[in-house]
Amino acid sequence: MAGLDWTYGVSTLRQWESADYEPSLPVSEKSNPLTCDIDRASAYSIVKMLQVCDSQMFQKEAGMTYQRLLSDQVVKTLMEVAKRVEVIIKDPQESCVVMSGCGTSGRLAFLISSGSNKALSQLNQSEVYSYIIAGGDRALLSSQEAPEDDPRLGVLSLKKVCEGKKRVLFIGISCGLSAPFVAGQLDFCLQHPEVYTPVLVGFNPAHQARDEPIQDCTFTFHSVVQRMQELAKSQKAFLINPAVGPEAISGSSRMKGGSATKILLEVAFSAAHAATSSNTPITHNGVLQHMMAYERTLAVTYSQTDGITTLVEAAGESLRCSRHVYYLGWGSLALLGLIDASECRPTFGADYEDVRGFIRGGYRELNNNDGPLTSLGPKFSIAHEDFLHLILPCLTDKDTVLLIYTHSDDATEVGNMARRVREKTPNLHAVYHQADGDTAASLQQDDIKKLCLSTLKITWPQEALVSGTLQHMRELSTKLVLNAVSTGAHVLKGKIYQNHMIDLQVTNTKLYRRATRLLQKLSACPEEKCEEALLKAIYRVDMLTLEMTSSDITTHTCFARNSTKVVPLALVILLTGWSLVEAESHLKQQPIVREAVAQWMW
Ligand code: S6P
Repeated sequence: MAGLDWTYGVSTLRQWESADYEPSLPVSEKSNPLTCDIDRASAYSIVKMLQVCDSQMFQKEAGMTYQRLLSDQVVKTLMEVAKRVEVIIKDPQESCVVMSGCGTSGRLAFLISSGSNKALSQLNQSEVYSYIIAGGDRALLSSQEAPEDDPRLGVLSLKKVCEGKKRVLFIGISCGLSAPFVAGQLDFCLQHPEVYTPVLVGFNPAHQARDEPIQDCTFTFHSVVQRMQELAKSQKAFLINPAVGPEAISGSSRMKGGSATKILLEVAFSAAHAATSSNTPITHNGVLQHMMAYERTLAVTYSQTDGITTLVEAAGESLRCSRHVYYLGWGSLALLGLIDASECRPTFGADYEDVRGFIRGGYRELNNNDGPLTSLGPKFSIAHEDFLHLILPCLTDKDTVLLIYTHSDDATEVGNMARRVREKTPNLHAVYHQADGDTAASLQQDDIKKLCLSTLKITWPQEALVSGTLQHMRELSTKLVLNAVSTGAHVLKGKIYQNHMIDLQVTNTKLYRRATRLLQKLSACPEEKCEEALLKAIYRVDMLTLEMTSSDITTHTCFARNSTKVVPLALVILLTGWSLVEAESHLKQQPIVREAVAQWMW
C-alpha cells in the first residue's frame, strides 16, 4: 500500500473479506465499501478511490479464505501454465494456446493474444496464440452480452479455432466464474483430455462459482470448477482464481478483473517466452518479480493523480452537456481506447457516440480474426481517417479529445493530428508515455504539448526498458487512466447511485440477476416483487400476462435488448407504486436517475 497519501484504515480496505460482508454475493459482485459514496465525490476523490481500489489487487493474503494475486499457490500455478506454454511454443504446428471470454474478458483475450504473438515474432518464433470472444469480432468493439449465456456457441467456436491441433492449452476467462459460454468450453475440454488442457482464470474463490442451471446442460459453472479442482491435483487442469476485491462500480469487472487478467496471463506468457528464447528458467522468484513490476505500474500511473483528474473533469463536462469524448490512439494503446469506449454502453447504458475510440491504421493495425468490420455500421469505423471525415467537421469545444501515444510513435503524425483537432477545439489533451531520460523525444513533444490543454506525461524508468516489459506496463497504465476517465465521467454525469450502476442493461442472465438484486437492495422490497417490477419495465406493461411470467430468463433478456431505462423504471414503480406511464414521465423529466429516485431514497 506504499505511496498512498489517501489513507484508509486496514479494516476498511479489508472489510469486504469479512465473512458477514454481503455474504450471499461472490467477491466479483460485492459492492466495495471504499466507493460507497463515489456518486457524490469530486473528480479528484473519484480518482483517489479508484487508486485505492486498484491497490487492493496487490494486497497480501490474510487468512485462508482468499487467495490473492501474489499468493504462493497463484505463482506456482502460473509457473506450471508457463511451462505448458513453453512446450506449445516449441511445437507450433500441432499445438496452440486459445484464450476465450465474454465482453471485456474476450477483449482482453484478443489484446493479450495479439501482443503475445507479436512478442513471439520478434523472437523469430511462430505465433501460437489465438482468441475467442463471445459474439465474434463485432463484440470487440460493441456490446454483445447475450452470447455469454450460450455454452454451445462457446464449444462451436472452440472447435473451429482448434481444428487440426493435437494439443491445446485452453484458457477460459470469466472474472465472475459465471459465463455459460466459457463453462461450455471448459466442459468440452474436460471431455477431451487427450487434446485439451483447461485453464480457468477468474477472480472468485471456487466455491463462489455460479451454480445456476444452464439451459439444456447437465453442468453448471460450479460443477465444472469442481471437476477442474479434482484434475488440478494431477495438473491436468489449472485454476488461477485469486480475489482482487470488489470492483469500484459493483460488478464492473472490466476494471480490476480486466487488469488482473492482463497481469496474470502476460506474466505466464512472458516467462514462457524467456524460457524458449534465452533458456531463462521459469522460477518462482522470476514470476513474483514480474507481478510486482505491475504493482509499480499502479504507483507510476497514480502518481499523476492531478493529471488524471483533469481528464476526468473534462470528459465529465462533455458528457454532462451531452457531448462526446474521443480517444485517438497509436499502436496497442489505441486498442485500449477502443476497448474502454466499447464498454461504456453495457456499463453505463451510454450511446456508442458518447465515448469513442480510434486507432491509427484502423483494421490493419487491429489485425483481428474477421478483418475489417466497417460494413457493420458507423460504430465500426475506427481509423483516424474515419475520425477526420466523420467526427472532426462537427467537433465543438464541448467535446473532449485525448491523444494517446508513446515516444516511439511518429511525433510528426501526432503533431499533425493535434493541429487538425486544435483548429476545431481547444479541449485537446494528451496521454503520453516516455522513457526516462528520453530528451530527443521531449523536444518534439514540446510542440504537441503547446497544442494541448493538458498533458498527462507518464515516465517509465530505464529498468522497464531493459526487462522488456515496457509495452505491458504502458498498456496497463493506459487502461487504468482510461477506465478512470470513462468511469469518472459517467459518475459525474450522475449515472451511478452509491456505487451501483442503476441504468444497467438487462441483456443476459448475470445482468438480470444483478438487476433484481439491486432493486431489492434499493427498494427493500422482497425478491418476488422486484422481479415483477423488472418484468413490467421490460415488457412495458402494468399487468403482466401469464405468457410473460411463465417465460424463461432468456426470453426476458432478449426482449430487454430493445427496452431502455428498465431498472430505473422498475425502481420508480417499486418506490412509488405509480403506473408505468407515470414512472416513465417522471424519468423523462429527470433523466439523471440518481436524482430521479433521490427523494424516496433518503
Ligand atoms: C464487465 C463487462 C462485461 C463482462 C462480461 C464477462 O464490466 O461489462 O461485458 O466482461 O459479462 O464477464 P465475466 O465475469 O465472464 O468475465
